Amino acid sequence: MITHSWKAWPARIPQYAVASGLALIVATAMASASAEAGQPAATTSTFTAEVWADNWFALYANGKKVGEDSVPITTERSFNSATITFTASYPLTIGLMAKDYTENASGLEYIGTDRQQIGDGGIIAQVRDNKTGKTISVTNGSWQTLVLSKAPLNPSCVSSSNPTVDCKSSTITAPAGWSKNGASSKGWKSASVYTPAQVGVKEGYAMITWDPAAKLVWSSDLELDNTVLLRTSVKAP
Ligand SMILES: [Ca+2]
Repeated sequence: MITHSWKAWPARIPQYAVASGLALIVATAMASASAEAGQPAATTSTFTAEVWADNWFALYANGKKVGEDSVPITTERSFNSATITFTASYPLTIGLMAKDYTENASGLEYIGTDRQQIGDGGIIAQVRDNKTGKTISVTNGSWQTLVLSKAPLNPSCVSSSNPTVDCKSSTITAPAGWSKNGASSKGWKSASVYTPAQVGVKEGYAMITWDPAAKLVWSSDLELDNTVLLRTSVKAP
């Protein structure tokens, strides 16, 4: 039978044991403090994005909207470049919501005029880390894209005198968190690269000195896909 009471136990711990126990606690605390100090510094930085879009875009970083084209899409010939500065951390997922102008759900523009047409999109972007001055991302075929809005599904309606009735369209909403790190890539495809001539670049495009690696991109259909998401992820340098 055990007769020692628990109360008596601490009294029997030798002084050296208490001292070394304290030393261990202090050493542990110091070790964890130095481990924290040894972590890489927070990889937050400010970035500058330069974007040109036919016709409009919004820019996202790690799931947050950080800027958009200041010229409304409804502006006739809203071709302009934009420069947006934002703060974010690595790993950095950059997202673009790009919209080609359409007058309504038909997917057409200049409806009722002799210029009634389907129209096309196109976007190019480059992003610089302001801490290093280096370009850390450019749009190219490695970006992923998801089509949100497509119209007309029946391009022959382009000559219709009543496009809102005759033109068919399809639209889905952007998946929640689509521009967050690790977002699902279900349904996403590789972006398609287009030449300046294919997009028909206009005002604003030449205002920016594009990195030679930066390409005009869109989904696989420059004409019928009217709202597309584009994204890429950048690891910490
Ligand atoms: Ca357009």
